[in-house]
Amino acid sequence: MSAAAQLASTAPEHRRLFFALWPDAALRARLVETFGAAAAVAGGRAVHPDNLHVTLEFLGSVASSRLAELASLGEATHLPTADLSLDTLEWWPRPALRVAGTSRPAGALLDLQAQLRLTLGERGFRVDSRAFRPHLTLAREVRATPPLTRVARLDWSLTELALVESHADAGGSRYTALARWPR
Ligand code: 3AM
Repeated sequence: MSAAAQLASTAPEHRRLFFALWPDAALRARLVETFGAAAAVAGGRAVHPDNLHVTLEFLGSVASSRLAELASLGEATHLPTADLSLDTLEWWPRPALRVAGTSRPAGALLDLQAQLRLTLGERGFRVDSRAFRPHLTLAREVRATPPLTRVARLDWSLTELALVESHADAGGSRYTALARWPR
């Protein structure tokens, strides 16, 4: 049985899914080292290190019968040789997030995301109507301007795409990469 078929056969009826850039253990450690302090003092709920990711497209609740289709779409998506340069710390008051953002999003990343969104939309998946703003969420429920912290920079080399499931948890959400596609 293929990995995708196995996934589908063990799945509940619907899953809350998104495509993301997923850090390997080494990158995850660098993210914590670089942004941990900013997350800790942001005044909200710091994202657990295991949950750090960059969302490419949030799909919401998807029928498990479509997992195999998403897996083959992920498989067919090729990450460009590019970096996401995380070089800003921003407060997004409306979703109440502290995020690490970028002052110069790589065109190749924007193209990749646009293509992914287009393909998903054409296949009838629900996609976001808002413009894609690449970011790494550091803390949620940040309801007031966070204290200033030194802006550190980290270049995230686009090496791994993942299809991720979001589970509701007592402490918020927990994310599990269902499938990962290293470049
Ligand atoms: O990358 P971040 O952590 O900012 O905010 C949610 C999170 O993004 C976003 O998808 C990621 C995984 O949960 N998200 C949740 N609900 C959403 C929605 N209805 C959403 N994005 C767009 N529309």
